[in-house]
Amino acid sequence: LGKPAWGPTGYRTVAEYTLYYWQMPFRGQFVRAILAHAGKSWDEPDDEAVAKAMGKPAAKQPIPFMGPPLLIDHATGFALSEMPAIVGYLGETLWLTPDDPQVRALTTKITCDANDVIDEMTRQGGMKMWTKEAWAEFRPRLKRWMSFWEVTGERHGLEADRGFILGGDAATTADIVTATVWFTLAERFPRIGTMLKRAAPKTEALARRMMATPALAALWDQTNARFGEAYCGGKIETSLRKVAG
Ligand SMILES: N[C@@H](CCC(=O)N[C@@H](CS)C(=O)NCC(=O)O)C(=O)O
Repeated sequence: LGKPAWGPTGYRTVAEYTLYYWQMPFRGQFVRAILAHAGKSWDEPDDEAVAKAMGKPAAKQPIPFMGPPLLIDHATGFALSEMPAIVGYLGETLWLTPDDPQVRALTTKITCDANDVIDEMTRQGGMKMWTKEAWAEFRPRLKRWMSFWEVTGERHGLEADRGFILGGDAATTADIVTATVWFTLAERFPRIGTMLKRAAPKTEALARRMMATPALAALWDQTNARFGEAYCGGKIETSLRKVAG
């Protein structure tokens, strides 16, 4: 290593993790948020290195993977791909997910829902572009996704100014995932922000509360400084901006 690393206190020379992800928020942001919340340091190879790792034969990859994120934990050399698997691993090893089978299953469920939401926002990674008609058809579905978080939170006692998505008295992995999916979308696409405030006000407030904590607020500043307005990049972002920006 020995390269500059993104860490909670700025640059460090030796990182605890390496995250391979494109230079944009999107799916990598969930991994960054967990690491930042836990006060961990990580470095991020550039897009060229990500593409190179992705293009290698499976036998030469640290773990066989199709697309990033890919995480390497330098304490053990363990490598892992698939965003919900990485979030699960970090949440458990960094003690951010309560040690209870039901809470762990619900955390995985919420993370997979978030992964589904961002796939749908990009029409499965830009397989098709957004049109006005497609967006109008999708809006009720997006509101329904939002309501899943609201109902889950309400069932666990979430209120606008207190509580957490799965209850308890401290933020867990599920809250970091919740904040990441909804705060990022709401910030990047104002019309989605307005929809969220109406469809899932307690979730929106939880996301803002989480993102106001020092570690996540610092990550957000870093994110804006590094990526500007970018969300998922490519033509799909341009088409999403036209319907939801
Ligand atoms: N199911 C995977 C999806 C990974 C994925 O689609 N990665 C995107 C970036 S968000 C990519 O660049 N994929 C390239 C490819 O699949 O060829 C996950 O949740 O991590």
